[in-house]
Amino acid sequence: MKFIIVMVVALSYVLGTGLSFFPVFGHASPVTYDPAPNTVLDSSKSLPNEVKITFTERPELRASNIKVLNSDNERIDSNDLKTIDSDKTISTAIDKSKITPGVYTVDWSVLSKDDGHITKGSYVFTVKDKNISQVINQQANPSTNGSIGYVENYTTPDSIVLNLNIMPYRVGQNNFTVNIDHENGTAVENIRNVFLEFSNPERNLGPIAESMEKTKVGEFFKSGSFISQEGNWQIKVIVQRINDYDINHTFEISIKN
Ligand SMILES: [Cu+2]
Repeated sequence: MKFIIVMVVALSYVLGTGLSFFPVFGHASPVTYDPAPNTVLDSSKSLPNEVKITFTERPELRASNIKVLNSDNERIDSNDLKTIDSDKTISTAIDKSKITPGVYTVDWSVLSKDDGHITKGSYVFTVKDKNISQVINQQANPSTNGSIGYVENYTTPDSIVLNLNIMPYRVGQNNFTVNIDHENGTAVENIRNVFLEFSNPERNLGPIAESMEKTKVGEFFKSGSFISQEGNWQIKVIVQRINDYDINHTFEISIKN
């Protein structure tokens, strides 16, 4: 049940594309993905033969797209978009000969036959090898230290301090921590949800929308390979407060491999 609520919240966020967090009915919005977002696969053998996304409305094939990109921004799909199962599901085949351990980005864009609106988004999955799985296990532990990472603050006009920490701060698996405090250092209590939204406009990736998990009052955490390629990324932090305005701030970061 908790998972369903998280999915509904995440979906309503994707649907609203940041303008509103109320669920929007209409537009072709993703319902299910295969492989699922943030999946870590043991090897290319466990990868399905195609990437498949089911939407709430019927995609117009000629104006829709699924691209599967490696961390060098090269397409590893067969560029053969087709409708399958029902006319709300589209898929593209994966060229498995091009799969090596690493992070892959699925970038989709869909024109709805039903209401003529365009929606787009991205998500990531990881193909690991033994070495990568060790690294992931180390990095999944927030107490792992030894690198400086990324730390940046933003203070809102109403004196709320938003702190973003990224560890280890590179392409691939990172730990993201957001702290929301008053200027005197006390944690902000009236927080309903915190979302991260990753975009790389130069490479036309994103938005990758993720819901964060609360670790304590005023602190939220998420781990994942959302920074899937090097380059300039925008990380938008969205803080929904109870009985107060949402806080939005975009951090501009630059990642080198
Ligand atoms: Cu629409």
